[in-house]
Amino acid sequence: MDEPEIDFTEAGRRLFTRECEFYWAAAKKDGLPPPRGVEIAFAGRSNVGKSSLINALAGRTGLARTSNTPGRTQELNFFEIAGAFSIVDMPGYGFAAVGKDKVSAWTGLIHDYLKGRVELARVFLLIDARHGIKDTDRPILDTLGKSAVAYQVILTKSDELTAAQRGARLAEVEAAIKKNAAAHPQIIMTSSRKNDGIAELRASIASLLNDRSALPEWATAE
Ligand SMILES: Nc1nc2c(ncn2[C@@H]2O[C@H](COP(=O)(O)OP(=O)(O)OP(=O)(O)O)[C@@H](O)[C@H]2O)c(=O)[nH]1
Ligand SMILES: [Mg+2]
Repeated sequence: MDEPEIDFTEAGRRLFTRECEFYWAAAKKDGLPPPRGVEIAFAGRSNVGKSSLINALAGRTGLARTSNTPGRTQELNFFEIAGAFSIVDMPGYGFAAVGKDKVSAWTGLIHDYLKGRVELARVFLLIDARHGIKDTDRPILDTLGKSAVAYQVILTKSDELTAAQRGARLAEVEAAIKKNAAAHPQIIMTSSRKNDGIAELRASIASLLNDRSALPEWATAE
């Protein structure tokens, strides 16, 4: 018998109506939490809007700490969502002003985690819609290309662009990642400020959890 079709938009909405809770910060690779199931990581340049996007998903303002100053998130911060999966807020890369030691420590941590974490089901790679993919994104794209984990590009701060600029950026980034086998073909345009693309992103998470047999029954029940 065919499986009934799942409404992932509704399932994604339901996931984020439940408890979202910070539970762990890791500054080193050997300081990662014991596994709690599926992890989804948010990576990207400093200041691209990772923490803000996590707050928008959760529908809360202060869950992940945000700031105007790049370098706000300094550890891997783990949040449990709905008792079903974890979101990992990562430090940003590409920001030099915090000092070389910190930058190399964060970079090491980011790359170690992305390469070696069994629980990691997907990386959302955030790219500022105003700027597109830059040279500073290359090292992480290389790491993601070599690791077994699939990534999905999420464009941020779409509220800063006109509709025409958004269309052009989407086409450009689509073309840039097309040949990369590890890249999810769907790119999501988001604005944490306007809540644009948030329902789509939640749906993408619900669909991923379903692929991993980790979507709770209550998320799809009648
Ligand atoms: N216009 C606009 N600004 C945004 C949006 N999302 C975040 N910002 C701003 O971008 C800045 C950085 O946001 P964060 O969420 O702290 O960025 P981050 O990627 O977590 O930064 P680090 O932790 O330092 O790597 C803040 O000033 C936010 O207000 C958005 O959707 N639109
Ligand atoms: Mg942050």
